[in-house]
Amino acid sequence: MLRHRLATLALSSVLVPLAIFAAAPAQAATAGATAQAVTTQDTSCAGGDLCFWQNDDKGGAKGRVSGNNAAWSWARSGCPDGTWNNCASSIQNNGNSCSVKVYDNSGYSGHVLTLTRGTYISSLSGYWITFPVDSWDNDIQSNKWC
Ligand SMILES: [Ca+2]
Ligand SMILES: [Ca+2]
Repeated sequence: MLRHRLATLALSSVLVPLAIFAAAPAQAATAGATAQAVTTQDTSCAGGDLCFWQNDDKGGAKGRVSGNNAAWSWARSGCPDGTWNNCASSIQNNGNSCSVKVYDNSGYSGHVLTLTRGTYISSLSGYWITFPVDSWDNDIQSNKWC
């Protein structure tokens, strides 16, 4: 009988430290970091370029040209026609020396909007081809310098 009690005591003296271990307060699970989507908006416009953006205020994708282009047919997802034709909503002439003309049709035809060197238009919807039904927003299709 005494022998049995000693054995029980010996066992409990082993179990007690284990129980203390298990009852130790848990560490804080995580540091609380949250993943955040980072979108880098390209609002730059290098010297010599005519830059344009899908949306107002240099929003959305940026396009750029440095020469004359009879059609802005380069593919661009998210544009009404799937190309840069009829897509630009803001535009900047950062050319090196002269004005640039943009046209509402391909082949330098149709109506003309002249952007003097250094001009930035944050919203082409404020520039009218035919007031008040047709603005320059989503209408440019070609460009020519000087
Ligand atoms: Ca647009
Ligand atoms: Ca057009």
